[in-house]
Amino acid sequence: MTTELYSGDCLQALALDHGIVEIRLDRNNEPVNKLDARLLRELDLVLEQLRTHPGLRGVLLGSAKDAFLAGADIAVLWSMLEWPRQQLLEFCGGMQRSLTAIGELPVPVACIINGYALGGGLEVALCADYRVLAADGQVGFPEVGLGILPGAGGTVRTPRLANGTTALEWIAGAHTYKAAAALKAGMVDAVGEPPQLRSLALDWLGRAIAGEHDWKGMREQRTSGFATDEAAFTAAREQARKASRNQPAALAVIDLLQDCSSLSRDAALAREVQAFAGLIQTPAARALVGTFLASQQLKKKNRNQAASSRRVQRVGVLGAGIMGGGIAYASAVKGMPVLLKDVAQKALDLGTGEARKLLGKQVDSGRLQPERAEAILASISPQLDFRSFETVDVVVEAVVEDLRVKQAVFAELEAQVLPGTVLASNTSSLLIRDIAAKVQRPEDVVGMHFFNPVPLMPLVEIVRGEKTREEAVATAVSYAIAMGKTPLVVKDCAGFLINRLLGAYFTAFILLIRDGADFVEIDRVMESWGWPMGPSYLLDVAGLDTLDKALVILGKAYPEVMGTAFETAIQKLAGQKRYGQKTGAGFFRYEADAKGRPRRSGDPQTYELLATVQPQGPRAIGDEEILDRMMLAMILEAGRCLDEQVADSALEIDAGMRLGTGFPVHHGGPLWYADAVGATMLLQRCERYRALGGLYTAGLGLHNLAARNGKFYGSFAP
Ligand code: 3H9
Repeated sequence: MTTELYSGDCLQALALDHGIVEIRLDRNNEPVNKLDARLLRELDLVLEQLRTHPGLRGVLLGSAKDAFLAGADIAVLWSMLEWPRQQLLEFCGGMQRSLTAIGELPVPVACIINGYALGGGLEVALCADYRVLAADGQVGFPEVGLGILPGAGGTVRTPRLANGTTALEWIAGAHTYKAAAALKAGMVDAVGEPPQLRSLALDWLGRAIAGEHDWKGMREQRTSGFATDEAAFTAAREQARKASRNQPAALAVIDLLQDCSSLSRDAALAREVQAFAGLIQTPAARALVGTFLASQQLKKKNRNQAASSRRVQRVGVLGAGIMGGGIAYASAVKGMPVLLKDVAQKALDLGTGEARKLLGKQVDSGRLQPERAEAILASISPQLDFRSFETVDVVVEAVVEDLRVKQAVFAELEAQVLPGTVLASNTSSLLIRDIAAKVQRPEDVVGMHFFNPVPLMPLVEIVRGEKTREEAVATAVSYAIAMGKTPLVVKDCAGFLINRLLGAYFTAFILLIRDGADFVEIDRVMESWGWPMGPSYLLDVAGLDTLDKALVILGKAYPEVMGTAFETAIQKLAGQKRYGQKTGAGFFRYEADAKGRPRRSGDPQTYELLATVQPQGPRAIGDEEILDRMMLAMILEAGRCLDEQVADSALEIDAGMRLGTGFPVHHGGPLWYADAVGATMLLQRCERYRALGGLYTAGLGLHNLAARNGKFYGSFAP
């Protein structure tokens, strides 16, 4: 028999048979369970009631939704950015006390994690005596990725439950873990299929009640310190410095764990609150929490747009090169069969060979069953003709980057598909309106600019041509979502959004070199600001010949901003066939290491070549000027793109740069960073570099913002 003890907005408590009470998290009218003051208040009420509940023998803690708990409400984290320190300390201290009270009930507690338990969600689960996790569930601490650390006991309970090394890996690494890894790490006690979770949890409780487990002793043990391993702390610090590039949270977690290892649980909890309060108001946390919320808004916008489209069930891909093969693979893996057409059998063999290789890797790592891999491969039909193209919903063209070839391909393609089939070009440098100029139905033509390597890169620019109809855009958005990508709708202009902003950034680089800067210094400054690679290294990886072609196109399209009437450093090196990694030399020299990977080293010859494009000779340029000139160029171009409505909003431009270029996430994006600097200050810096020309001339939008003390994210709110 079940009796309701409590029913609120966030949870219910039910008395079951045999003295077991179940607490079920279930926020009314909300898609997920999340932790906030309201849920904590209800939890406090129920725990208070349970302390004196007659005949209580055990407690089950679970969720009525299809996952357990998504952590602290991120909108609340956003408001915390403005709270006075005292309020932060009180809120977090209160949260810790509420959670600690779970593990201080006079009876054993088992938690059912029926989906994910993230951040504060996992912190709640850790307060129980036992945890059972769904086989398809996931647990972890994403906090460091938000610029903060777990503030509800995660840094205290994890090392005391598992060990210090696991705590370092789980919390500083900010990964989520699948069931098998969580079980191996000792973070959960059992894993089961969802229908069995309840009986598994009841089983653990039964054994604890019967005295087969010393649950009281275990609780006692976890109130003291934990053993540490110096080497693990050293390795974690090294890893954090590499991975998080001046983002303070990971290093703060490592320091906290080390400083608190000999403290009691309660003393460590008090230190955790202080550390949390120290991080939540840093610029990095502001950027990371803000961009999480902004990404959710973009996700919603894309979902709404996709809702008005046809569902993509079958796709065609033209051109089985690296891009075409990648697009075919990424579609087939998500259950969309592909007709992969090329004009040469050799290319088809290469394209399908690439897909086979990618699937093989997944099978080898145990992520995919061999039969499933075979089925996916079989869903890609390599062919030399247009057979069955009347059955596809979208065709993506990924043939050679030549306007005449593409125009001819589109004209031929149009006759092979039904009217209304979306015809997408994966061009990166041509205009959609030019590609569509020779077809009968330009309204069906759209751009889908995938990034290389397609299976790994999360962004797709969806380019709306002059005549593209709304439904074609929506179908491309829906197809990109179905592939697991983030679509970003942009206007048809040279470079679209991402390459246009990169064009401004590389133009700034070229000007710096011309003015005498050392490319190694530029890389050092940009990498220490947070870019995964400095611009010279990035050019070497992408190919100087390819980038030079792209920059010439951008220079013609935006002569005032990106035109260069002199021989550039890139042209100088490319002129010597120094194309970068692929030819063994570019800005740097490359030799294959034992595993065949290119190893970078300096090359005095580069300086000799660059001296010929430095009319005033080499000159030391300070770090501040390097950073200013590189980032200001990108920010100003982003501002111009917003003025011209290349993308709809600042948050979309920033999301594109984070996902498409590796823009350092803890700076939010070029326009988020611009807001942090301030519009007036940016204009002052433009003035400083006025002599350098249009690259440093601000658009109207930035002037307007400065005049009214506004921000690019002026109306942003969660
Ligand atoms: C933390 O816990 C700090 C603690 O240590 C305590 C400190 C004191 N808050 O993504 P979806 C919403 S830090 C608010 O589309 P999915 C989301 O906005 C927090 N809202 O679904 C969306 O709303 P809508 C650590 C949240 O299945 C809806 O739920 N936790 C939150 O693709 C569905 O979301 C995290 O960082 C939240 N925490 O992915 C987890 N979570 O429908 C962040 C979700 O109105 N969340 N929503 O647009 C995620 O990673 C994903 O949302 C999740 C679901 C994996 C949970």
